[in-house]
Amino acid sequence: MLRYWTAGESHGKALIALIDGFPAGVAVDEGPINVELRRRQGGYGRGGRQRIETDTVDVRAGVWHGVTLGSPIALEVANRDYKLERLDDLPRPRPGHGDLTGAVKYLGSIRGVLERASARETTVRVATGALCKQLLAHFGITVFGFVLEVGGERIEPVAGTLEELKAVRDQSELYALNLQRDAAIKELIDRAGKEGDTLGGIVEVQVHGVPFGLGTHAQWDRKLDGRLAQAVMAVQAIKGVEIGLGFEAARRPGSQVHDPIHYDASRKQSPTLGYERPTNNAGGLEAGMTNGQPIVIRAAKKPISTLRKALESINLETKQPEAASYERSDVCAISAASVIVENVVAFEVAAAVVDKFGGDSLVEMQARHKLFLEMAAGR
Ligand code: EPS
Repeated sequence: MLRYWTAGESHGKALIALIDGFPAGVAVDEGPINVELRRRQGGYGRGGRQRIETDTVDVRAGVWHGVTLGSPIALEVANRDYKLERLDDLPRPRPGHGDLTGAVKYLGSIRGVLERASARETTVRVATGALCKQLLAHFGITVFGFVLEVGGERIEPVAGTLEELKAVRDQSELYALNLQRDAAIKELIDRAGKEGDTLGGIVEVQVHGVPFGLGTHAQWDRKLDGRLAQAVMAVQAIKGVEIGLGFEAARRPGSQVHDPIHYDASRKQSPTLGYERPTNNAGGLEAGMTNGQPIVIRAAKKPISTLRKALESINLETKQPEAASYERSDVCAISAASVIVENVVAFEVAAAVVDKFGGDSLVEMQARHKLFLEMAAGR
């Protein structure tokens, strides 16, 4: 079983991920992990913190001569802006943040909650997902995330191959798939920033090359759609998750929703095993299992809850109405969210691959993967 936890506060010494159950024998390259960390820091509308930090991963345990040992892996990302011991508490909770609920629940300070609730924690979730991508690459699986909407404005993706779309995304300051739209969206973000406001949006993540049979119908907590939804919903500020057609499926008759099943023997060697689907409204998942089509998952991110144009709040000491506290923040972090969601999805898919082809080492997993493909092609 592949699992992980994180530790660390936004302005503490470091953020840490502890990954358990990662197979032995996977060569680890820190370069691509650092590329993901840089991408997470970028995107139009980010705040001052990203000018302070240059997030880089330090592999602290579980890797020897650049190869995983099968023992727990510890990843660390240092906080340059370490100042937790010098920071005061916040008097007035920010609506939408964990400030009020956490301070009441833990009978403590707002600072003690916000430091951990901050999306800064996602650095090590991204590092974990980026490590998992290096495992997924051995199975021909790639994960691709991009921005689909900002502040209610849709950015309709251009047509292209996966490689072409990746090139477009990497050119876009928004990590979106239509460069013609970037200027107008950047203006929208600038306007929100000038008004002391913030903007959310929608991101989409696609997983390509997924084999049949990850996840299971057999038990609710092992259904892959459920696991993906939990992982994505648990990203800071995410308020909605949909797979494939998602909410739109509820508005159409069945004949307009379900993906017909065709067979094309020439595609027997592909992830579909020849079972072609002219549409992918299911988003690659039926009954909690992958069906050989790409996984498609979207997430709705609310606007960041730290507003310069502060909302109504209460001073927790006096219980008098006062504007919410303001701390340095971002106007729009939807581009970062696309990187974060991409990487938490990568982790869940890797965990499902380990469940399906499990073994202690990569070579054992690969042998089982090959055997399964051979057996499944005959089904
Ligand atoms: C973040 C770092 C934080 C915030 C942001 C995410 O830095 P600081 O609080 O030092 O300015 O910019 O945190 C939040 C959005 C939040 O809600 O707390 C980061 O590295 O992603």
